[in-house]
Amino acid sequence: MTTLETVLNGLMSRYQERVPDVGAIIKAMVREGIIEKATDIENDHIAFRTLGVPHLGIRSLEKIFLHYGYRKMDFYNFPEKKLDAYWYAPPSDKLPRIFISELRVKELSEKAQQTIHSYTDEVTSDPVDALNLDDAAAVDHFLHSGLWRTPTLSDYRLLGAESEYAAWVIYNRYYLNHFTVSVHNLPAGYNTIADFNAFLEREGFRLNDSGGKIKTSPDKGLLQSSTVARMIEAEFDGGEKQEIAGSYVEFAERRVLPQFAGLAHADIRREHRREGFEANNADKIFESTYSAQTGKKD
Ligand code: OOG
Ligand code: NI
Repeated sequence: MTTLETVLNGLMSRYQERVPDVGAIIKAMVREGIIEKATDIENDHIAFRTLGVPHLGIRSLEKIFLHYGYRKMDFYNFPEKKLDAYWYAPPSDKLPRIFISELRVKELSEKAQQTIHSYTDEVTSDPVDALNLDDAAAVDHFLHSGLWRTPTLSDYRLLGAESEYAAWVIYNRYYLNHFTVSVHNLPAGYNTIADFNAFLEREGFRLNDSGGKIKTSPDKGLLQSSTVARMIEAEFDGGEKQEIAGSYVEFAERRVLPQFAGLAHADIRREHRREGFEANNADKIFESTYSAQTGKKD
């Protein structure tokens, strides 16, 4: 196994431990006969969230994946959520794309900025520069360890009132935000987002309905949906406990591009399908961890 594969496996296993929906969805897919085993799932992409402050943010985290051969692709801007993002193309078709977003901390109120800096100022140089990126265990440890002290519940709430994204990152840091089941290569009856959503809802999973349950790009080539993040019990500084949003699961259908419409099914590969991401889809998917979604009653 390559260093990259080891790092990706480490991310997936911690994520699966924290997000019961991952195991539950895999189990339901096997029970339904959609797949035989978990490794049959094609992971369309994984996503991280970061804070745009010195020594951290996209510029720091991306170094890990650029080192493993990922290529930086398109930029996306989310004016209302005050976020920037890029996606990264993997070195091989068998590996997931990566989506990394970053909060434009400077656009928050003075108070929120001070609160974020009271934590992130503990980081005085880019922590990725100090890592041996060829040491998978060191990278795995880095991605799952605290870069700053555990936040207090009052700071978490203060941030959440202004940016739910900020609150999520101050507690969850670089834990994987989601992985994404590619649905277009699944058997008929499950290979569109509409059909897969119907299956998920039959199985009792809650879908993010911000902007509708199916997010569709203007070119109609990229359709996405996601579960609503489950609540996890978080322990804050001083031992206070509260349920907060953890991570979620996403689903993506990438349609064959018009110029390849005539290809036989067996010949269709990743390069023949709609690539990249879509800002308007993403804008709504971010809300899978926002209280307007997580706080909704069935
Ligand atoms: C990322 C939301 C966007 C996509 O595929 O467009 C996204 C996040 O919630 O951090 O995942
Ligand atoms: Ni995503």
